[in-house]
Amino acid sequence: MSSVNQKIFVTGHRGLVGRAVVRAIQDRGHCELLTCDRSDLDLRDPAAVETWFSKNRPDLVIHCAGRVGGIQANANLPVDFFYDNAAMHMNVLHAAWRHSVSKLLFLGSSCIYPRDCPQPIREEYLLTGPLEPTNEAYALAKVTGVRSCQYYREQYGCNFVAAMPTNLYGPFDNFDLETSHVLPALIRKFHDAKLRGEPDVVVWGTGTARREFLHVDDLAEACLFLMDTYNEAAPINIGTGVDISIGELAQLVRSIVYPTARIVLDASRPDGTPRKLLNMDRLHGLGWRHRIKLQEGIRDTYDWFTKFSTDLAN
Ligand code: GFB
Repeated sequence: MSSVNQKIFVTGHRGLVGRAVVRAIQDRGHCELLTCDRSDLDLRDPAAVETWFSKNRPDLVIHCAGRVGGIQANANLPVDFFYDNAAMHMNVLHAAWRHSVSKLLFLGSSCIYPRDCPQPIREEYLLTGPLEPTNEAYALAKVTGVRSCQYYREQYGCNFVAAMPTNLYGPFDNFDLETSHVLPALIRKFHDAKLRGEPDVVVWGTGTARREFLHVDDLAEACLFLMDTYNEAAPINIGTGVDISIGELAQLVRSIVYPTARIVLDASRPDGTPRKLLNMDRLHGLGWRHRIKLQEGIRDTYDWFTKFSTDLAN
């Protein structure tokens, strides 16, 4: 991404990941940034995507758009999570090939590895076992995206690469309690309980599941690092290499947002995958490491939430 004249299309620029990638590109300032609102381009529509690529001819693509959500949203809406994500990446990858995009970065997810694969998870474990049932639809869509990058590389010589981010968090996350991921949900739950003077905060599951969390600004830097340096067929993990139990995470969020709250575990809710810690040997070996520590990142995200979230406690 060193050439000033290159046009880079960031899909999903209004989402958690897309906004962070746009911020990182703008901070670097040496690319022409292309974005398009969903109202102007539905990435699920193949003809519309083809027309957009034909008109705008991006040199580079970072595909951040996706239908995403936490464990409950994934379990409730398998058709939406499969169809929307599969349709978007099929259209974007096909148009990128047809219009000779010089490099495309596709984002998978740590949740698409087999449910019970050895930990920490190495990239080669993909497709070696059954998926986690609570998000199988999303995972299958993302697996087809990762493999599609390899098919376009094999058949047409496209430089399409795939990264596998771990659980992400940060500003402009989704804080809706039914559809969000765990970290924004806990921030909002402790915040709302504090505002309402409620002593208890309900945390789903047994609290024993373990998750790895990467701040989205670190992810964005990793994406630009990979755009500059990585041209291999194999997917590459992006994480911190450190995980935490949901119970410990709830205590950490409590200490930042509402220290006197009482944590109540609701074991009727699913734990999901017991653990999905990424092996970071490859990306660390290439010279990239995350910078933002979890406690600092949660504090910054809470500051953002209290300042900018329009729907605080309705
Ligand atoms: O982020 P999350 O919803 O999804 O985390 P996954 C779920 C874990 O957090 C489970 C616990 O162990 C839940 O029991 N948890 C506790 C909560 N309290 C809450 C809460 O209030 N809300 C939520 N959402 N969870 C996702 C995939 O899996 O990983 C997505 O479903 C995506 O597709 C993402 O890939 C990276 O981490 O289990």
